Amino acid sequence: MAEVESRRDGAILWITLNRPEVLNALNGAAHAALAAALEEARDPAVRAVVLTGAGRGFCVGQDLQEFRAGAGDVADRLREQYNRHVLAIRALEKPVLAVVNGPAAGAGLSLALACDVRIASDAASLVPAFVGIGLVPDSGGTWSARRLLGAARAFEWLTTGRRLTAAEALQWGLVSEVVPAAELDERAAEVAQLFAAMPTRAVWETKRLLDLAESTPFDRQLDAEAWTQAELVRTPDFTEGVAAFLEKREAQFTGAPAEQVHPVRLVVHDDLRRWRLTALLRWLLALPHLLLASTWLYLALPVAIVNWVIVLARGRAPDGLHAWTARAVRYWTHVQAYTWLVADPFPGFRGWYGTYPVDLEIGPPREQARWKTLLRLVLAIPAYALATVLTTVLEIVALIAWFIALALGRVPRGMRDLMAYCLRYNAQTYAYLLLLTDRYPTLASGSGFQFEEG
Ligand code: LHQ
Repeated sequence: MAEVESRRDGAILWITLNRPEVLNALNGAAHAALAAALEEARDPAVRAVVLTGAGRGFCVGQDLQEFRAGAGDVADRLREQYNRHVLAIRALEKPVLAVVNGPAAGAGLSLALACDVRIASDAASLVPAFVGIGLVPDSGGTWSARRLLGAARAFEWLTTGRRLTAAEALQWGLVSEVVPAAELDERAAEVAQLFAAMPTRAVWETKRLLDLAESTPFDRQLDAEAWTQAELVRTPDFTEGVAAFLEKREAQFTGAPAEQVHPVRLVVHDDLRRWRLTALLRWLLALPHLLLASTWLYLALPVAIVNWVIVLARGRAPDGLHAWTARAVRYWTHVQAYTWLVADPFPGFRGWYGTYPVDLEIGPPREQARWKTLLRLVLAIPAYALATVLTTVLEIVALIAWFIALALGRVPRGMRDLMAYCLRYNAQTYAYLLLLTDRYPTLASGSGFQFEEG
């Protein structure tokens, strides 16, 4: 019989650890099977995952029988097995419920704590166990316990290794409910059903944001929430949720993802008016900005090389490098908009978002596909060639717009929009080249644009 069984029930994937004779202690085969089950859970058709144990135990962590001949390279074992599972659980874009049917001990406890929801039977117990064999809690045990309990209670519990009953775990807030053993499966199915019918993207983003909050300053977290919300309003579940509310009916969510928009967006709230005097002297006035913007962009090149190595290794740009490069591209956009009469006011020198009527919204760093990172320079060639053509278009249109601005004190909307279109494509090309995103620049006029009259 398989060490781990996985079974589908509609949109729910049940993963059952299946070594009941040893309370589902994990050996090599069980690890491989659990990794495969968690991989299966990534299927978008799965909208909730249940992790439980066969027999009278949930999971008691490492099969200590495997240690008879020595523990071997424990760090490697943790990295390749346990850490992989808990990271997979945290990265699953859907809720994971631990249905704790019996003892959860050692890394088995850490597995339960890494899940998003815990329901326990009255026969369950939570046992840190590690200290009993002279070890620290691993597989994320310290992180989860600290987060769920606070440092004082987590320390006391983890260092005494006290076996918590289900009732105590409920009191401590470690499990969300305790049900009689005989009713556990039925109740678990009910709760899983409830989660599987939720707007899955919103549930996932809540999970992601709560994890992010562990290491993020308040202002960055606010920004991440705003970005996420902007993405979620483009999901069919948001449309359905609002419609259902207004029609006073139950919403039917599907969990479908948001319509994809480009993470680099040009936001225009310009009133088309141009001051004739500054329009006349525009290129002269723009000179200091042009010098600074090109220096900044040149500096961004070596920074991008460092970033390239990091993104290749980690799959994601560090927050600091991303923010700095984003400002360079945004500043360049402000300056270009000023120079070519796409906007009128004299820009600031620092590239902050929200400081110019032709602005560039750049999403936070996200996972980037490694092959796209590796080949970025080559992949960017067609976009760069097109951006060069669009720059020429921009300059020609700007020259005509300049004469019109001098005569009428305003630029025609069509010209302004065409110039903004060129600017947006160019900004997306720089963002792509400098590793702000792995999304290719787009010619689609609807994506990555926002016009607000002002
Ligand atoms: C077991 C186990 C077990 C094998 C019960 N292995 N057979 C990973 C890798 C690298 C480095 C270090 O860290 C780790 C992570 C870890 O997980 S380390 C921590 C490993 N786990 C433990 O130390 C827990 C040990 N187990 C217990 O303390 C008790 O079994 C608890 C308190 C969980 C449950 O007690 P009871 O309900 O009284 O059950 P039991 O002790 O009678 O166990 C039932 C059977 O399961 C028994 O076998 P037997 O043949 O006598 O019926 C146990 O030997 C077996 N079993 N845990 N980890």
